[in-house]
Formats: sequence, structure tokens, C-alpha cells
Amino acid sequence: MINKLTRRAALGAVAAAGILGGVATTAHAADMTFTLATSGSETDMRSVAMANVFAPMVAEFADYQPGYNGTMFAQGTELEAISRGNLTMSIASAQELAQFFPEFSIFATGYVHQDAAHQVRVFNDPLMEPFKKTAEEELGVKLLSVMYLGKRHVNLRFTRDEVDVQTPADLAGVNLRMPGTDAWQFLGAALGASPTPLAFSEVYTSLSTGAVDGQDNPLPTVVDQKFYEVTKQIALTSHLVDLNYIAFSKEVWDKLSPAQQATVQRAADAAAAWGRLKQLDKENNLADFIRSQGVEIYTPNLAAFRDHVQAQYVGSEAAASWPDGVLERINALGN
Ligand code: KDO
Repeated sequence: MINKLTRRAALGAVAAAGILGGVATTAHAADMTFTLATSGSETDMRSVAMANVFAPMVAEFADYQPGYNGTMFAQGTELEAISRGNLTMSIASAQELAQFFPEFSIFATGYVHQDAAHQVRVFNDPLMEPFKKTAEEELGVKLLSVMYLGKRHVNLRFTRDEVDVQTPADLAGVNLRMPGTDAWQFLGAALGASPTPLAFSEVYTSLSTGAVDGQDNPLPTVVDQKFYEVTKQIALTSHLVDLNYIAFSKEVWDKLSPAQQATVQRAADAAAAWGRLKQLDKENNLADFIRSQGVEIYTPNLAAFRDHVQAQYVGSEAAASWPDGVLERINALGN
């Protein structure tokens, strides 16, 4: 993996050389196609929001072409595809952006965002402007809106009799699958587990074969991906109130008229809001169904997890990249 500085320099060279190809757009606005790549499924609420809310709102001048389950671009490669002009949109993560710009790791830090509304206040706060500017100017990616993915919990294939998760110490030696980027691996270790990088598309099979002991997606994803078929417990750690960004190609954006830009922004905000409400509703009403599938759900010692996880970030390389005052501002925007 090329390191962040090398990757940043490479992106600068590509941009300077002006060799960013154009997405499939033509002079006739009607012929414009917005491609969207996501490792999520077609039934994932964020995918549904983009197809049912965003796409119709831009249909007057753009066709919408989604690629689900990582089939258009593999998880973690979407931002580079946008930057190189091969993709219009992705449902990006702060963890992926942190691979290019370490300061984005602040939005991927355990126990910082408190809930979906807090995510929205943070994304719309002036503190976000330098982050958005960096992504636009150095990566060619415009962050339009923030989407709610949900509260992430520890989900294990072991029964509670085998592993009873009360504190991080109980996760010692547990092979916990986390997504492949540094920020995710750091969080997995901060929880007390042994993190294993694995693509989202591999999680179900790896749980079923025992290649990994657990994963940490929110309840709606546990249902959407049927992880309840291959796991036996969920400890409600709520270690990350997770988010995604609707990421849009700056190159495509700049070709739009002001009116079209306003419509795209409005459509992204509407899709994010619609998806957030639907995801919250699902998240608040799935526990009984998951229990009915034989998965035990319980609340561990949250203070122990919060204190331990946050202590791991103090003095970390990630924390060193956070601009002064931003964490304090995020906390001030909390409840
Ligand atoms: C995952 O791979 O566990 C994850 O939840 C990480 C998120 O950042 C995001 O990439 C998500 O997968 C995909 O959107 C699929 O739901």
C-alpha cells in the first residue's frame, strides 16, 4: 500500500498533468450519466435512498447508473476512481478519505459522534469547510451530504457462553474483521480485539467458515447481509456511530450549470435525509427479529469500552493529524 504522502503527491501530479479523464458526459445535458459505486447491496437503505430519491430528482438532465456489492469498483477504490475521472459518485467513508488525508480520521474515531443528528450538525458546521476543500482540491471529490450508516456493535460467531463481552479485555485474541483501512484497523485494536482486514463482500463467507470470529456492522447491515445466520451474539458496544458521505466528482460538478448544481445538491440532501430516517427506523426495530434468528443481544460495560477506546487515541498518530480545536468543536456540537 502506498503511504498517504506518496498517494497525495501522486494525485497532485495527476491533477497537474491534467490527465484526469472525463466521465461519460456529453455537451447535451440530457445525455449525462451519473455512475455510483458502492460495496453496499441494492436493498441497503443508502442504496435505496439514492435510487428512489436522488435519481428521480436529477432525471431531467442525468441518467443514474448504480453498481452494487462492489461490482463496479471494489470497496476502497471508489475515491481514486472518481479522482481519475472514471466514476461520478460513491458512498464514501471518512476512513477511506483518511487514507489520503489523515485528518479525516477524526470522523472515524470511536465514541466521538453521538447520534445521527450530531453527524448532521458536524457536517454542516464551518469546521467541515477545510476538510471539504482539501477533498475537492487534492482529490477532485466533492462531499455533498452525510449519510447515516448506524451504530456499530461487536457481532461474534461465538455464543455468549463461549465469549461474554463485558469489557475490552474480553475481546483479547478475538479475530475481529474490520474494513481494510488504517483507521478501521486502529479501531478494531482499540476495542481490544485482533483486527483482520477483509472486504465487505467477504464477511459472510469468512464468518461461516470461521476464518474470522466476528464483524462490527450496525443492526440494519446484520439483517441486510444475513450475518445473523452465521453469528450468535451482538454486544451493543455502539463503538462508532458510523457515517458515509455522498461523494461526487468535482470534474463532473464543474460541468453542470448553476441550476443543475443546485438540483444535485438538493437531491443529495433529500436522499441523505430520507435514508437517515429509514435507517434509524430499521435500527430501532430490528433487535427482536435478530433475536428470533438465534442471536443473543445484550449491553456490555459501555463505560469500560468508551474509556478504553478513547484512551487508545490519545497521543496516537491519527490524533496528531487532527486540526487544533476540531475535536472540541465536535464535542460542543454534541448533546
Ligand atoms: C464495512 O465494510 O463494514 C462497511 O460498513 C464500512 C463502511 O465504511 C462502508 O464502506 C460500508 O461497509 C459499505 O457501504 C457497505 O455497507
